[in-house]
Amino acid sequence: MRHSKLKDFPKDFLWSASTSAYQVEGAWNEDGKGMSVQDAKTSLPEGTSDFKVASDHYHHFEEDIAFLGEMGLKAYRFSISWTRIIPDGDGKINTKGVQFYHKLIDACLSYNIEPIVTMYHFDLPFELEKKGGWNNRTTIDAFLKFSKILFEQYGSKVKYFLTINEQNMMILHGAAIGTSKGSGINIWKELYQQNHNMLVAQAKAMELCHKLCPNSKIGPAPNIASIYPASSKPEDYLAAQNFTAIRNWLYLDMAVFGRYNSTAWSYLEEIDAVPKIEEGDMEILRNAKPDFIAFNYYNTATVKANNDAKKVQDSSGDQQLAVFEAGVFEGVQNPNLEKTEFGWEIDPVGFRITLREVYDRYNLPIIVTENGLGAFDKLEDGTVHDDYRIEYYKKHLHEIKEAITDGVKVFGYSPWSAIDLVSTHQGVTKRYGFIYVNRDEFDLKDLKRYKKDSFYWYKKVIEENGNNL
Ligand code: BGP
Repeated sequence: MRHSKLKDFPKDFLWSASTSAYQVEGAWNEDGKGMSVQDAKTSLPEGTSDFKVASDHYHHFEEDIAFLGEMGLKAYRFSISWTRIIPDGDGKINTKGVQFYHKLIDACLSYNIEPIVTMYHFDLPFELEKKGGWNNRTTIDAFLKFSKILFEQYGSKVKYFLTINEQNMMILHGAAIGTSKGSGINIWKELYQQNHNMLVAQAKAMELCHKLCPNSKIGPAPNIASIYPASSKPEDYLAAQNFTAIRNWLYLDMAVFGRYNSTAWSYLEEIDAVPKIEEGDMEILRNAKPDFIAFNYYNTATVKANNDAKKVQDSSGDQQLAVFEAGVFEGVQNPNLEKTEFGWEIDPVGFRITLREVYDRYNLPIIVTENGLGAFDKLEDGTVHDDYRIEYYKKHLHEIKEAITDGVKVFGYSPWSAIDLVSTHQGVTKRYGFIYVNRDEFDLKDLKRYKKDSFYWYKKVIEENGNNL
């Protein structure tokens, strides 16, 4: 639909930016913090840094939040490291960790920045992983214990909680991200059991939040992307339906309606990965209701039919690139789209399509909690001329305006990332931030911060409430 006039962003639109604890904080073993699965990784892709120092935000947070204040952010999305709060995942509380996030939240509030807290972003406590991780239902209780601490400690200051970051990517691409990759002959049986347990944990956490923090709102934060059929062949359309049911709706349907969609369920039956559902689980899932939907969007995917009978598939492929499931769908390149330097397709119009699809299906307000461009930024004369990133953001923000005019309720935009940090599996050189952090893959240099051109651009966008993109 071509609109003759686009609607404005809402007056109280949350102009935000995002990070996650393990990718930005560093201080991996300081002040009582325990090890997470990310700290415990024994092998990293060749040539990429580990997460021990990252952007050293733990020691630079005051300076970093001052930068975000200067940029004019209305909100800042960060995650809380579970092992800073409970070092072994379900035992004693680490007071210094609890204090750190009080200081971080207070720093945000002092600049009128609304903290948006992700409760769990890929960094399961390693001690829990050793006991079976999400295969073990006691991890559900451990997550609840951790959630209760967060709600009691921060609930009076935090209006927006996000439960679990990209649970769908943890299941489909766990080996690449460094979460669980499953084991045994049928890794999918194990991974979809973990998935079910995580969904139950999420539902319980949403209920608890509503009980303990009447003034806070909570929602899930998967990675959602519309899926195109490669052609008008009906078989390709079916493949696209398959993939969208498995990749997108499985997660959001469970969070919002508490039900497995029928296509995803028949897929689980087909690959012998139906999870064991305990008595009471479905009721818990049905009763828990999110207040909004948060989702991360990088790009759409395009698929064609695949009728291969063999099912060979692991979870080590890149989260935006590896799209294949024998007999179900097969990813193809979309010839209509450009790509980033890292091969991710760029699809702003697909962003509008995704926003419309999510809103039509769930009818809940939406906040976009990640979207951004990873690039090999170069520091020159104390800045980075990242016009390519500005272009990317302009186009995506334009499509949010189109979606808002279409009637989609979007209340915030939190691009990835606020400052440079370590990518999930492509190191420090894949940069996303508005602020450059002076370090290389293995040379920590001085970790000094430099404002990129996109910093000044986003500041102006926020000042003008997105009126002159
Ligand atoms: C999402 C994750 C983030 C982030 C981003 C970019 O999947 O939620 O943690 O890192 O993607 O991905 P990458 O770091 O692999 O470039």
